[in-house]
Amino acid sequence: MSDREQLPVRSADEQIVCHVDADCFYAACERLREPPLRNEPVVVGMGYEAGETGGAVATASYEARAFGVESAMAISTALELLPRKIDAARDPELSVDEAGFYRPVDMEYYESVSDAVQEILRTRADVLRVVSIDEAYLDFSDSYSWTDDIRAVGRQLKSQIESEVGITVSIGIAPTMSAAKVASDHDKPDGLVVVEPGSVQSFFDPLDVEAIHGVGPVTAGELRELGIETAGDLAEGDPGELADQFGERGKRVYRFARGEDQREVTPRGKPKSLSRESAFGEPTADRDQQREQLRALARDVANRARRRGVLYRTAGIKVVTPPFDVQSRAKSLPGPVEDWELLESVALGLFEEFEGQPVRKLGVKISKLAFTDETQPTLAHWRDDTESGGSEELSGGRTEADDSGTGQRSITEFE
Ligand code: TTP
Ligand code: MG
Repeated sequence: MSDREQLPVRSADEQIVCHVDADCFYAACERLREPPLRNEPVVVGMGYEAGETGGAVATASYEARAFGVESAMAISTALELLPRKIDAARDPELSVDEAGFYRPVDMEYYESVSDAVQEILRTRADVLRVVSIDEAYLDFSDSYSWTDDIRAVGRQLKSQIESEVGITVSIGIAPTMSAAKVASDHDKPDGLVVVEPGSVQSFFDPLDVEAIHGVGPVTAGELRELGIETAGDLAEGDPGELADQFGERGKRVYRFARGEDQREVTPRGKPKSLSRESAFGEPTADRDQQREQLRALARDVANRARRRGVLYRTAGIKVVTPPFDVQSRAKSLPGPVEDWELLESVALGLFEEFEGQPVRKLGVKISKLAFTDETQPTLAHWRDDTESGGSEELSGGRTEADDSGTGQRSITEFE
């Protein structure tokens, strides 16, 4: 049977990439457990107590940034720009209104907040790639299309994080990873910027060259010396010259500035499950339509499993009935298989009890995955071999590709 071969493979320009980055993350966490800090200038860092020397600012709330305080700044400089409230209250020469709250870094707590955000993200996208404690890419391509109201999807994700975790994030949604990253930063804090396919170049053109993913202050300075001020200038630059001066990185930022980025969002580590879901325009009770949808989803999931060299031991379905009742059923298979016909028939069998009921959304999922030896070349796909970004430009001891403790972050779980 060659059915599988005929299933369409998505083209890169249909990707819907969502980049989520929390606003002043450590400060937002401090506010979460200490609500009186809301709307106040808050600096998170080390070394601000009397008698301490050294230390740097990890982050500052936007109110503290208004005083000039920023990440990676020496804490002594921050204290000059924004004294501590506690000191200002005692010193007649200082104004309490022009002072802020300082809190020490508490990674364990920030990681727990980060986990809570990731839990939500994991249920919202088929593929999730966590790049740092407060930043992740989601691939929405299998769940939505560009004809959907993508802005509403972003808005809903933001409000879910706000109501369930209590912090604000900024979101960028675009057809490429680099555009989504820039978009999330474009209207911070509390931003939501959607860049539709076809408008990536016009979105980039007027931006300062430093906005491009991978261009930090040092590179930006060097580019400006060459007369390259905006992303548009960079896009029109001479790629050969850029490569000579900046090597591989020059080529990459040139491509990014032109809106070119072939990368797909790939999770780290191996996935625990693969799933695909799809909503009907209107809830439908039409059996044929329901069964056809389920078949298409099963084939799509099987196709992806095959492309990624994955065998599966459990097959499941998810059925959302109006108003929003989510139900799932799963069944063990005889052993690890790679068999689209079996997946299709098991999915249809599990669906029998719901047939004829009005259904809003259907999903198919495979889990208990196995990775065979032959799949090794494909597994490179799951690893971080494409991460780009000017990690040399990042400060504060972090790197863009910080892999710490993230593990597998993919997949819509619907058990
Ligand atoms: P960022 O996302 O770069 O910064 P942010 O979340 O504080 O602010 P925003 O995204 O609104 O601009 O980094 C996330 C966290 O990483 C940040 O809260 C603190 C930490 N961090 C450091 O410890 N040192 C640094 O130099 C930077 C940039 C961040
Ligand atoms: Mg952030």
